[in-house]
Amino acid sequence: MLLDVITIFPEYLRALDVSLLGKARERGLLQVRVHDLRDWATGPHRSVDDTPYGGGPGMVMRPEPWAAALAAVLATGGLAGPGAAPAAREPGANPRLVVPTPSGKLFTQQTAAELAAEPWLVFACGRYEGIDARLVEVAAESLRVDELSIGDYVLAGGEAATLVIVEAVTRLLPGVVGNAVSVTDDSFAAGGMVGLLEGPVYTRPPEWAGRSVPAVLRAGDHAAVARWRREQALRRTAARRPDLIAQLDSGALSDRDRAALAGSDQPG
Ligand code: JBZ
Repeated sequence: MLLDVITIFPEYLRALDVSLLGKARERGLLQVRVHDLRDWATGPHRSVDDTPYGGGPGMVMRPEPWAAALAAVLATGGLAGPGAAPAAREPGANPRLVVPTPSGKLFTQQTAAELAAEPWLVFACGRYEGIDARLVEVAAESLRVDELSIGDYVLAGGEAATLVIVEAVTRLLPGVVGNAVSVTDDSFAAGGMVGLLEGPVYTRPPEWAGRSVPAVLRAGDHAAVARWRREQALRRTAARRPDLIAQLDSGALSDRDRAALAGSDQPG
């Protein structure tokens, strides 16, 4: 997969050099190119923003530097090099454009899975009050554009949201996470416990701070462990995310599950 990120704070994206992502890049599973929007800002002050039409607080990003930056990034489509997915190397191949914005559609695990199937993604990181709306309109004439929000809180710009989206997407790529089971088994992913939060986890020592690891986890009865984990997941989800319980498919809960939920009014 090829990722291009356009930002006025390229250093912010240094996080992509480390950990899982850094290793995936070293192994050629992923190519990341970070671009400074200001390289396409013209004029004596290389300004990328201006006052909003109609008044109001803050500044709006001007469309011209963004259009020039996008055109330049699209024109490099052939430069991904060895290891890139074939579609990313095809001259004229089109990336999907992701624009993080608080007014976007909610980014979910399903969105992550969709984006993970793409060979080439371009992220446009806005700052200030956002990018002139005509930029996305024009881009959408030749590209698939997704305006996405990572949640209902306020960020100062799209960079942190881009890091979140990139991590959620790239860990789904084949070979990026060592243990394939852990990708499908966690909260929100299809797999073990569809639509439920993960319950508590434990490691050694068996006694710590006057607390014991639950005996069922140490007894070696795998069916009992599975039942206990299911019950913990149900209780925790009911307590912390009742919206997820309400969304479960009608067939998702067994009679045993319903009994566990009925007795789960305690905090947890
Ligand atoms: C996001 C202007 O750029 C911004 C500002 C806030 C913001 C984003 C982009 S993306 N908040 C979110 O997903 O919550």
